[in-house]
Amino acid sequence: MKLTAAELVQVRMPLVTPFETSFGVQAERDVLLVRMELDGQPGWGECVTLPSPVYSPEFSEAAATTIRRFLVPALAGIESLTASKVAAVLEPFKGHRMAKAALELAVLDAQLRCVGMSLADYLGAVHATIPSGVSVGIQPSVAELLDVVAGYLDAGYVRIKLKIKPGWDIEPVRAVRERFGDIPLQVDANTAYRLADARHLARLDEFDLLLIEQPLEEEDLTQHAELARQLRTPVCLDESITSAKSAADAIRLGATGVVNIKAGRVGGYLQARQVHDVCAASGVPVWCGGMLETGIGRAANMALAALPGFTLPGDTSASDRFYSRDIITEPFVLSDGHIAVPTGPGLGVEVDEDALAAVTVHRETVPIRWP
Ligand code: SMG
Ligand code: MG
Repeated sequence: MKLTAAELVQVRMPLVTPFETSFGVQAERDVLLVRMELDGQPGWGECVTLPSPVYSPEFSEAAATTIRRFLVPALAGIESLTASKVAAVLEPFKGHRMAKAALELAVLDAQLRCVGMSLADYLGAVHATIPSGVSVGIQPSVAELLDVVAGYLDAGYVRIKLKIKPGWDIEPVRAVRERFGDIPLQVDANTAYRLADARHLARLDEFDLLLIEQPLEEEDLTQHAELARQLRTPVCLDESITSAKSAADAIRLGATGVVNIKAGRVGGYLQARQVHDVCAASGVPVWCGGMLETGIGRAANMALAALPGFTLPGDTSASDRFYSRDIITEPFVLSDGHIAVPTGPGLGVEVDEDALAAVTVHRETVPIRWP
């Protein structure tokens, strides 16, 4: 198959409530989507970058430029393009994993639609539904946090993740434990602490958390290993894990006992599956992270989360956790705390062109340059 068309679609989706993390508040989600055709068969991908480089070095404008200038032209030169070739073709371009992942996903979607196979089957999914966790942003007060958590538990979410930062950690966690008892509970610091905070973070040990996610900076693998030795709460890496190789290194160092897998962060769903395999071989549990995806990226995450090594609930919430109107025709819904993995060809979801048009800020054709 050959790449016959490519488009970039930038959308701006209002969030149902603002989402605050240690690196800022978001009231809307700007998302970069890619639509590519292989021999005329369309496929969609989602780039999970944020508008600024506060979660990762990548950001959306840079991703769009990279896709336009380097990545699409490289893919356009391949006679027989399949998803399994995308990473190798794009390897000469350093970094930009989220941009690459978006293109690989669009190729996967188009290719699998052609043969009538679901992404879940292609990746090796073993579950038809997946348990759903929810990520709870930093709230203006502990009282408001308790209300928000109560709402998610009532909705059926089976695991709660609290965003933390210095000044918003021990007290909110204590309050949630005291009010809701023995629920599956974990925290995510998005790199907000330093190794010198180890004794403070050890105060979380009494709350029997599933894990503490990315307490230290992305590059601090050795320091995460040292921190892990000082905590009873398992350390889980997110930002630090950029490939199967870095996952293997982090595990060997003792820097991580659990891994958050996000396909965008590691360069695509095929690399994400390799991260899963590396972790499974080491007996390290994994779970599927989230980047406030639209239904496109969410569909792919559900397929990934259905692999056998995903033994912890992920940030794989229903579409209405973030969006009152998703851009797919059948949004993801929670049923008894679980979400059904799409079974149709490719991503198994259909883009709702009206809903997409309503949130589109910019749509452009990327020229396919023939070599
Ligand atoms: O999609 O449910 C979701 C969001 C989950 O907390 C979430 N993601 O560090 O894990 C993380 C964050 C990154 C995005 S924050 C804007
Ligand atoms: Mg995280």
